[in-house]
Amino acid sequence: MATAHDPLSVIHEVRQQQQQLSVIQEVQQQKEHAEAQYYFTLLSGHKIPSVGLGTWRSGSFTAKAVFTAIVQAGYRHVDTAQEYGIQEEVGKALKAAMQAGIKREELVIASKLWCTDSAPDKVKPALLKTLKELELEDLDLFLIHWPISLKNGAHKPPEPGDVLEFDMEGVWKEMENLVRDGLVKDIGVCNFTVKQINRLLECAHIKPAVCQIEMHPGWRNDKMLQVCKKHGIHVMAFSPLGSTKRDLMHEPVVTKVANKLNKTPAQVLIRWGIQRGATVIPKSIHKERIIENIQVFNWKIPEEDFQALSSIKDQWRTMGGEILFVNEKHGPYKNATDVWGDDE
Ligand code: NDP
Ligand code: 1BO
Repeated sequence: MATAHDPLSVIHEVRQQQQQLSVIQEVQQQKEHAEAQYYFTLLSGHKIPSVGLGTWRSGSFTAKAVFTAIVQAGYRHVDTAQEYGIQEEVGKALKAAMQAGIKREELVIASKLWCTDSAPDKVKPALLKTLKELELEDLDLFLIHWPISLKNGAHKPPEPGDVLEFDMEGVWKEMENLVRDGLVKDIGVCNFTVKQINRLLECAHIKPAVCQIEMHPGWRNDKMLQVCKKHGIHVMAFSPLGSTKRDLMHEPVVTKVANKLNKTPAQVLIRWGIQRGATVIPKSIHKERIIENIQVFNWKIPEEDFQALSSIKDQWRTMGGEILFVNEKHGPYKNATDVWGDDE
């Protein structure tokens, strides 16, 4: 038998140390891998988590959902908007999370400028209202919600006379001033088309850091993803689960991949968005789902399955703008094409 001093024992000890070292290295690698996947870096250099909590239509469950997401599930990014009418609930949850020990600087809070505030003189007042409702001193990300400007008190959906000319350059200049004033860290847009992004890039002094668009395997939005990547604009994928309009979770290819990887369909859909380089913002008001939706790290969708998910033929937006803007009888937006134009 080997003793403490014989050569066999020395070899054994060295092997043990090597094994321990490789376990430490592996753990370290996994940690770096997880951290690298969990955050993306914006043009400004600020980091943004790859998963955030969506809050549209979370209603009276908002505060509980946001608190659960941050404190129990580990989310560090929340997406909200003035138009959702729940910012005070989000604010209460943020305050409670910070009282529970989460630091403000750990959180990335995003909100949006609604169409009735999409005029140069209304941008700063709208942001200040949002900050007040959220009980925050500054915002991490402020997005133009739609490239549409509406009159105060516009009908829902708008009627003729309610829609104003959208002064993209003037509104963006005021968004840039919010960054210069230290009220907002990053600015961006939502629901812009390729043409609109290109137009914005021509007049912007601060490039949009983020473009929030609908993106999931049922609406890949390839052209927008491509143009954003080309300009270093980070894509944030909304309605990643198909929202309430499309049952992507029962799409055969999604369930097949989920079963194969032993993950849920929702996790596969969220992971698909991350693997395309986007931040993904699933909404849920249920604790189990909120937790489930962020268990998307330290595993990957293999290339062949990723390609299969990226090949769904039936491509259409769930957010055609119908519920918000389309007034079939009187216009001015009589259908989704009027909202989006002929561009993607
Ligand atoms: P999602 O694709 O996130 O789907 C939400 C729906 O999926 C809800 O019905 C939710 O139900 C359900 N759900 C969530 N998790 C699971 C799960 N694990 N298993 C089964 N069902 C689940 O849709 P949204 O349209 O809400 O998009 C997400 C967010 O993106 C919005 O909340 C909003 O913040 C943002 N957004 C931005 C837009 C923009 O114009 N900029 C437009 C649309 C969305 P339940 O809550 O009951 O769990
Ligand atoms: C109410 C606007 C649609 C979701 O962002």
